[in-house]
Amino acid sequence: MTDPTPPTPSPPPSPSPPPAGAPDIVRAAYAELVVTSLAEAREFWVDLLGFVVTEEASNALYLRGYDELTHHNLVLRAGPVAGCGALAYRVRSDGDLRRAEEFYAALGCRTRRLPAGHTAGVGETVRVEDPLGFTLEFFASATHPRRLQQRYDLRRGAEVARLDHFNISVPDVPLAYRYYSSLGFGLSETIEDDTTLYAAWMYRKQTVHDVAFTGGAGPRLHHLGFFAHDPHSVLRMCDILGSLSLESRIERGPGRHGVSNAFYVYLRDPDGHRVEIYTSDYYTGDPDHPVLRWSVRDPRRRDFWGHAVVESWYSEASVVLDLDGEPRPVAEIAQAAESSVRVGADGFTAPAE
Ligand code: 4SX
Ligand code: FE2
Repeated sequence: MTDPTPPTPSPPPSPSPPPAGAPDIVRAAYAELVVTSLAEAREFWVDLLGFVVTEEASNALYLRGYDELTHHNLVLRAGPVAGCGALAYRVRSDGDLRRAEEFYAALGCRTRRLPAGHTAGVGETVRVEDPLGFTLEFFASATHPRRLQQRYDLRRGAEVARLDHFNISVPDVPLAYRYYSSLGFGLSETIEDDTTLYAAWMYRKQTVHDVAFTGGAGPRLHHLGFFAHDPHSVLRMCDILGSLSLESRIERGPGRHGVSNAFYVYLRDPDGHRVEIYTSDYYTGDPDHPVLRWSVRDPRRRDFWGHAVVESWYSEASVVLDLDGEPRPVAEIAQAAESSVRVGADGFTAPAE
């Protein structure tokens, strides 16, 4: 083993308040995806998945789920290279915007303050290139559009409620764990063995996660996870895609995760961006919330029914764009790959020793 980091991290910090000097992050709030055809992206995200259009510009669409009370959960921006433009976290106050700037500047990261309205529907933002190579956007204030929670008449597709989490591909999972711990994220679940931390789920809001790490080439965006209210929404989405001969957009599932207990499906958008629609994870808000650790050899960890994880799910992900919109270089995985551990959930029935 080359990495001296213990594969079994210590218990989570209480998610609130954050460590001194760190911004108080409330939750994963929205992502910006750069897409090569806004028309095709709109067909997928709005017409099929059923996202609500809050605002439309010539080169961008601002979308939200039916339960979201702020302006958007997803910005689709047209651009020449598909990628992840930014992952956005809401912070508690304007002071936390300043703390974010200082926190990242102290780490030697590039930061940029953008005026209110640069991203529609939110106040001033701070954009940073974080130590893992991701472009993050922090904001403290947002507009509140019309509440659509009880407009059952408008719901379509997967009846997506809200953004829940970002899942990122990183070459070094323990490094990502330490960095997010320094931002005050709690740890809910892991996949590990005696020597390696393969994956970890971390939270600020009181759910299983706001961010999760998948060991792999990175920095890349693995997927955006959106919450729906019931398994039927997940199944109906699959039926709709089948009916339209769009079954190739379904990559993995539907199924039940071991980690998080969520009922899930993964889809790929026209540019290959991966989206998870899921329901039924659980509350993590107690200060002594216990960590659930899955053995990498447990066939139920990634699919509770032991179904195979398709290879593309481990290997493919979206490139990340830097502050100038340029694709970030991708580094190979720097630790043992989970996909090389052959157990049931990866298509083999006999657990390896
Ligand atoms: O594949 S896992 O069961 O580990 C899993 C993946 C659990 C929760 C998630 O949100 C996810 O994307
Ligand atoms: Fe997920």
